[in-house]
Amino acid sequence: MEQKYTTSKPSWVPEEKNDKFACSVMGGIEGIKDTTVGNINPALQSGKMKPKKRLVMSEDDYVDGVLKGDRMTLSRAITLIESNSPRHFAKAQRVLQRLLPHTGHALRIGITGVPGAGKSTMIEAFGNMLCDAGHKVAVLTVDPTSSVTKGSILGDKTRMGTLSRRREAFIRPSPAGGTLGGVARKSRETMLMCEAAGYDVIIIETVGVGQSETTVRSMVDFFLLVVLTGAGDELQGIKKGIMELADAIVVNKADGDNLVKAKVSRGQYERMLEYIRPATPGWPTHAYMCSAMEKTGLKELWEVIKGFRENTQKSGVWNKRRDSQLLDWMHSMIDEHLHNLFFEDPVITGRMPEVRGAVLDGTISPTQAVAELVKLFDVERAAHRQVDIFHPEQEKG
Ligand SMILES: Nc1nc2c(ncn2[C@@H]2O[C@H](COP(=O)(O)OP(=O)(O)OP(=O)(O)O)[C@@H](O)[C@H]2O)c(=O)[nH]1
Ligand SMILES: [Mg+2]
Repeated sequence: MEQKYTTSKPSWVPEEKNDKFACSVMGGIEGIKDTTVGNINPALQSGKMKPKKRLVMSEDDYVDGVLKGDRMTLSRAITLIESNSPRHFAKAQRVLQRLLPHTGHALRIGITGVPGAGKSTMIEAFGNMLCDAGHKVAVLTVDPTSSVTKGSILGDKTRMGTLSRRREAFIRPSPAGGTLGGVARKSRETMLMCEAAGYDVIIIETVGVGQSETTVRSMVDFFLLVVLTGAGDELQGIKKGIMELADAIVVNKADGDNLVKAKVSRGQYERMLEYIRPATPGWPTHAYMCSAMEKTGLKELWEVIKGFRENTQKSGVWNKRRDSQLLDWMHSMIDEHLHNLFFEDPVITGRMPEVRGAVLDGTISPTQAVAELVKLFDVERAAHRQVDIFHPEQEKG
């Protein structure tokens, strides 16, 4: 039976308008049946224009593009590395595997310091100086809090404005969110990608809070601590732990009225360093001065870093450190991977609430709880699950 739409309102609308019924039906537009269609670009609707499709890049595309130093491909390869999807993970690892023979030649520099110490300003000035001297510089940041403080990334991009516009430089902010372990893996792999793309100086900035400076120390050759001028009291606030990681300390903002204070601070740091074991065997850590704003002291700093490379390469400490960094990295990934496999195991998660309850009410000791849970943890089951992570397209037997 042919249906006729003779009324302009649905049957459930009361005949008489009253103020309890707040709904009304608008009149339609002639010729357009579906209002959503009206929002589409007419060129698309008529078929004259095809929607832009993001090309899926093959493994070869990634490898060739990165090796050619193509920045767009490098960016996309890093995005692949940063992806949390198992399918991307497997592809990223295959790309990385093929790029590995082209990595390792760069000088890796870590820079830490309290917020506002001038790290980004210094990297901008330092990076420009190195580019002028013919280097290719990649700047990465490791900031496990960046998912919370997204603003600082935007700030960095503008603070490194002139550097980010140079062809010889590549700036990539920290991958957002995730555990420090996850961020560290992604940053390391990003660093390797940059090396394969021909960057010969890699600078990694991190804020001097929490564990991130230890993480960055574990991926670089040379570690620089940027500090500000300050009286004795403030010096006490600098954690001895951070000073123990540094291959050089630089007092920044040594300019204008601050210059005299900077000299005093440098002396104080020098004296403190006498009591601290150097971070790198055979390389005494010293304190220096610079002004990132006035671009003074940066050439001297570069000479120090080059001196460090020469010294440690001659003594063998350079290679020894890189080897132990690789193995430490592997070990920490094993830790994290096993940890995740355990805590995400369905049998473990199912049993966990009861075991926790038993520990809390004193029925079993934490040691017994661990023994029980580990016994429940079936390695074969876990191995089966991990196929999803490492080889998602592989048939599961
Ligand atoms: N006078 C003077 N000011 C500087 C110098 N270097 C940096 N500044 C200023 O200090 C402020 C902080 O500088 P940033 O480079 O953003 O510091 P940061 O260490 O990267 O800070 P976070 O990224 O927040 O940890 C900015 O206002 C800079 O202009 C310097 O050498 N002299
Ligand atoms: Mg910064």
